Amino acid sequence: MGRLVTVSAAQLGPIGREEKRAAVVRRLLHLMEGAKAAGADLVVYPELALTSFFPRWVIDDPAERARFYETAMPGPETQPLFDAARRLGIGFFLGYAEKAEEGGWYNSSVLVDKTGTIIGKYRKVHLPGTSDPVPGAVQQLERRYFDPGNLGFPVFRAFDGIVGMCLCNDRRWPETYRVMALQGVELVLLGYNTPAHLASMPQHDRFRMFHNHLPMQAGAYQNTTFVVGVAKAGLEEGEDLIGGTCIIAPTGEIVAEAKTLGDELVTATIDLDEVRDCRAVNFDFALYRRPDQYRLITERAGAVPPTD
Ligand code: CDT
Repeated sequence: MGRLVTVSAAQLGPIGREEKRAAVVRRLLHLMEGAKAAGADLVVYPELALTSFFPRWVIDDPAERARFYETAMPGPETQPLFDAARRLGIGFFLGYAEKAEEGGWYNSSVLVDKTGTIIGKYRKVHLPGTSDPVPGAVQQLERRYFDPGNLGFPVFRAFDGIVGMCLCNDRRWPETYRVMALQGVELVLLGYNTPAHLASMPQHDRFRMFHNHLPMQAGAYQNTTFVVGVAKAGLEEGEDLIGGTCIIAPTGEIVAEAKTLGDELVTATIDLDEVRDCRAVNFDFALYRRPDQYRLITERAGAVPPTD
C-alpha cells in the first residue's frame, strides 16, 4: 500500500508590480481548489508567490519597498489561504518576503498542515545576485533586499513523511539536499523565480531549463528524496522567467511536469516508501558515508587550489 501522498505543484504565471495581494491570493485559492479537486493532500506554490519578483528593481522609497513584505504570517491578506486549507483539508507550502518581528528581512517559506496551522518555516540560505545594481543587466538584487537565512535547513514530520524546504538558488547547491537528507528528508518542496536569459552569459540560454532540472534530479537521486520544484513563470514585467515546474522521484526521474508558462497545476500521487527502498539500494548513509574525509565542506567556502 505504501505511504501515498498526492501533491499538486501550483505553478504561477507572471504577477504584475501593481497586482494587489488580494488578487494574487484569489489566484492561489483557485489553484488550491483545483488541487483539492485533483485529490491533493498538499499544494506547493512558488518562491515569492504573493508579489512580483521585486528584487529586479532598485526601490529606494521605504514605503514602496515595505509593501512587498509580509509582517505577519498569516496576515489579514493571507488569512484566506489558511482558512481555505482548513476548510478543504489540504496543506500548503508558500514562498513570501518576510519582515521579521525580531528584525531582519528574509526570502522565506512556510509549510502549513491540513488544519491551516504553520508547522515549519524556512529562510533562504543561498541568496544570489548582488546588493548594488550591475550596469546594463537585468538586476538580481536579492542581497539588497534579504538577509541570509538563519534557520539552517530544518525538516518536519508532516503528510505522513519527513518534509524539508528550500528556495530557488538553493536547489543548485548539493549541500542543501544533503543537510536535509542527513535528517531523513523524504520530500523536498521548493519554489523558484528563474530568469530565462542571463545578460552576462547569453550563450547559456539553451541550458537554462537543463540547469533547472539537473540539480533537482541529482539532488533527488543522490539523497533519495522526492523533490517538488515550482516556478513562477512567463513574461513578468518585461523579464522572461522559465517554467518547468515538476515532481521528481528518488530515482531522479521527473514523474510530472508543467506544459505551460501560466497558472497550472501539476499533480502526482507519490509513495514515500519508495524513499526507503531506493536508500537501501545505493545510499545507506550510515554504512557508506565518510564524514571524516569531508571536513573541507564545512571548513571552507571558496576553492583554494594547491600551491605549485
Ligand atoms: N530567485 C533565484 O534564486 N534566482 C536565481 C537566479 C540566479 S541568476 C543570477 C536562480 O538560481 O534561479
